[in-house]
Amino acid sequence: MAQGLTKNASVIKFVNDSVALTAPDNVVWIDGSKAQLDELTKESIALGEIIKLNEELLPNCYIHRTAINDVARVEHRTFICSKREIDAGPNNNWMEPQAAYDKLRSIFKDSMKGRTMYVIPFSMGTIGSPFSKIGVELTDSIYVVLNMDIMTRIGKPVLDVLGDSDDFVRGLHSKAQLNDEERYICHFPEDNAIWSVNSGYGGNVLLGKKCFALRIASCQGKKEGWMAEHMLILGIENPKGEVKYVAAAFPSACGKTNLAMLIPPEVYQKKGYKVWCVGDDIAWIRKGADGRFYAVNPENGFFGVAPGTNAKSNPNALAATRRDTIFTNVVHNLDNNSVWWEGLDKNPPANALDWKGNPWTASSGEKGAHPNSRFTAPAKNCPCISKEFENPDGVPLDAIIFGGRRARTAPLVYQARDWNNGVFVGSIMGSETTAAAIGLKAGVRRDPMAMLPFCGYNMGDYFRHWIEMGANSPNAPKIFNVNWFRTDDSGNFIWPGYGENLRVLDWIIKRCEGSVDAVETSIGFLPKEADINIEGLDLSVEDVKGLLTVDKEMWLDETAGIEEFFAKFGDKLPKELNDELAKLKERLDA
Ligand code: OXD
Ligand code: MN
Repeated sequence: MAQGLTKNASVIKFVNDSVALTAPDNVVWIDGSKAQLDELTKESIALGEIIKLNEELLPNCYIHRTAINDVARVEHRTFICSKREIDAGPNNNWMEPQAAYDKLRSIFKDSMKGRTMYVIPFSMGTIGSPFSKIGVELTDSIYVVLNMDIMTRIGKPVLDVLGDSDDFVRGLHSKAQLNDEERYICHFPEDNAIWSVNSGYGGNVLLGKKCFALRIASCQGKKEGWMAEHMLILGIENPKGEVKYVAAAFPSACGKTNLAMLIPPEVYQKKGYKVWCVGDDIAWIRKGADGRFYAVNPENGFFGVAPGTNAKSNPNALAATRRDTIFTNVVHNLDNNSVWWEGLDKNPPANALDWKGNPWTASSGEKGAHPNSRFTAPAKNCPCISKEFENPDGVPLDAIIFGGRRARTAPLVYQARDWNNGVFVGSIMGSETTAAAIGLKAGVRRDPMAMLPFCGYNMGDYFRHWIEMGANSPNAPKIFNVNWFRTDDSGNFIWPGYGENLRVLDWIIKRCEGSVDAVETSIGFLPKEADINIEGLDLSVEDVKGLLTVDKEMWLDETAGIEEFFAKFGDKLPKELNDELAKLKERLDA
């Protein structure tokens, strides 16, 4: 058994208890050294877990294929195990903690026999920052170790900062048999523990990400007075060199990574505007002594969706993947030992294996890469990574932006009237199904603050926490809602999106500075048509007008849907949100 790296009795007990349960042949403590990680990389290659790619084209890059029954997060097998069911809320699956531990113990029992257990000390946030939190993940997967090395800060320095404290999240993971019927992702917020078994897919097993940095951290934030949010963070630098920061929440698959790394349109570039990425998925936000809200990205890398990423849609993300990256479930190009995915370019490889490892050509009509195939890339590889990325005190937020995919209802952008109205705007976030994208009426999947799958406690209490964070906070960020997905009568998107979204961010920043007026409407403050800069775009002021209309009938329909949604939270729903709904109805009726 390898020598431990710490004298911390709680860490040692956690490891010993887990060894007794899972019975590994070996225990290896991850010190974070290059030598150790190189050794593990070699071992992973020898095991056939990862394949080394072309060193000239993609230095230090690897491809991995998951089991075919294990390709995504499993919300229906994800549980919050709080003592009281009401604390998990209608937004979560719930299991009583003792019952969950008992059930999972029987699955974890001896699951590491014949394998090695890796002990990964990791920090979410820069090591030692006042924002940061420490975790220890035990896993029987080298793939997990190598990914955690990219996505978090790992190794001995983390244990040194932990000292003999008991304040760390205990993550236990075993691939076990990858049996999807016995797959469980269980969170114990009252014990700061996460148990994940029978999966090898990133979102289920890189326990620092969704499990810790959102589900457990949201509970910690509620207790400790800060916020863990499903938000990108970006900085917008104006020609004077001043940088303003915004955080934005969109449901999965609405282009968060693209917005986080956007390339300014030419007219803005010429003037000297730049955009800097601080984070693409998660923001931890605390109120500073000056009353402003400061955000850090607790992660150290990007776990991005590969398909659709290309030199046009997101050149910065693509550049980040050109070295030191692990690709999962993409096409393996055998001609040059590189990777490909749908939407990368128009040249699918002739000689290739698909994500399942079978011979594949594009002419088969089948997709070669899994639609949820991923790259795990170090943040420092991203050409537009912010110089504040490692700032232990975070960046001050001027604005918080919510958004969804709405064909007609939501205008291109509007500003909430005040904080509580902004919380209401976040709470009613949603995306429409494709039927709606062609202008038909269809259901809205509500996803408040894009946190529905990630809020580790009752969402009614979460809304209350939001309201409390903004109370007596005159310097809190201003709140906005954007919708890049408005369609015309033929179902075509009106707004060009991608880098052009900076034009909307520009209006948002001007609103925060108080340098532009707005039109008051029943839903909030909208831009005057002329204040959205369309210089160089193939759009008329009339088109902008169309993007900014607020249809009262549609919004009245919307309020009925909101009422139904709010009812799910019963008396946990803060009165303030019901009041906001009532006021909205009144204004619409006026
Ligand atoms: C993600 C997600 O993987 O939100 O980031 O699903
Ligand atoms: Mn996400």
